[in-house]
Amino acid sequence: MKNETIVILSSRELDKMRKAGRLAAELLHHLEPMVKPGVSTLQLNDEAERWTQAHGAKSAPLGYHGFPKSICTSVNEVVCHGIPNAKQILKEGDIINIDVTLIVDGYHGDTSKTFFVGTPSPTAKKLVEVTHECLCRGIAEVKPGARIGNIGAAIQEYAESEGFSVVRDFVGHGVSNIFHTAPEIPHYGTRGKGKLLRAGMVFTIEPMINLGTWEVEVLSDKWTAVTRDRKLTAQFEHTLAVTENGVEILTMLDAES
Ligand code: EYF
Ligand code: CO
Repeated sequence: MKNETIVILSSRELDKMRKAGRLAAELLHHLEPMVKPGVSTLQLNDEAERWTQAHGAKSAPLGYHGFPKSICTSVNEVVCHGIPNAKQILKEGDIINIDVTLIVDGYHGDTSKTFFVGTPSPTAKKLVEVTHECLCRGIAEVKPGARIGNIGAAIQEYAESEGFSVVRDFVGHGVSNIFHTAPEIPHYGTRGKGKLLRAGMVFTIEPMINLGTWEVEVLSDKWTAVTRDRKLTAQFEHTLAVTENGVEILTMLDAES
């Protein structure tokens, strides 16, 4: 991440981030019923793009560093940046992370969830539940005066206590009118280390939690990151604003809170 300056958003900018975050959350909610055996990841992508345009927004991933599609669809051992594909048909027992980022009035809402395709195995269910709890525990650390390291420490302590591992190669990130900016938010680390959080900072927390090794590889397509041991992985992501009192989740729908 080149830009080291952490921006403090004005209340006008925060309002724009709220709109972008809400629309991104609504898109994930819209796609959820499509996650069924027999559906291709390209169908998910195409519906996401259609819905996004119909709502007057733009898909941030499309063309970003040359990325070829509008959303990331990461199935089973794919850690992140899976490319939607007509040949990839979801099957019973798969897990799929859908990662969406929308640009609304110039500002970004970035969120992802891991969904079950049909009924998950007990192992997949446990991994996905622990990963969601990792995100919740990371968010619970966010308040003015806390250190960025507290977030990763909370995530790593819980993931490892459940026998899982935390991906190191991809981190949460500042997000505003720029998709990826400072600060980086590692999902592992040490309490008391890292920069201080201040009200008005906005960033994502997006832990990727693996069943086996934390190590990842990028496939020859240069985008798709997979677990080195090809075991399952899961991820959840929210965009968050640090407030005077704590944290506001910008990508959560009212019904989820
Ligand atoms: C430069 C991409 C670039 N990168 C990040 C580009 O933060 C994200 N999701 O929460 C996020 C989403 C996408 C993304 C979608 C496309 N890209 C991918 C892989 C490598 C890379 O290197
Ligand atoms: Co992100």
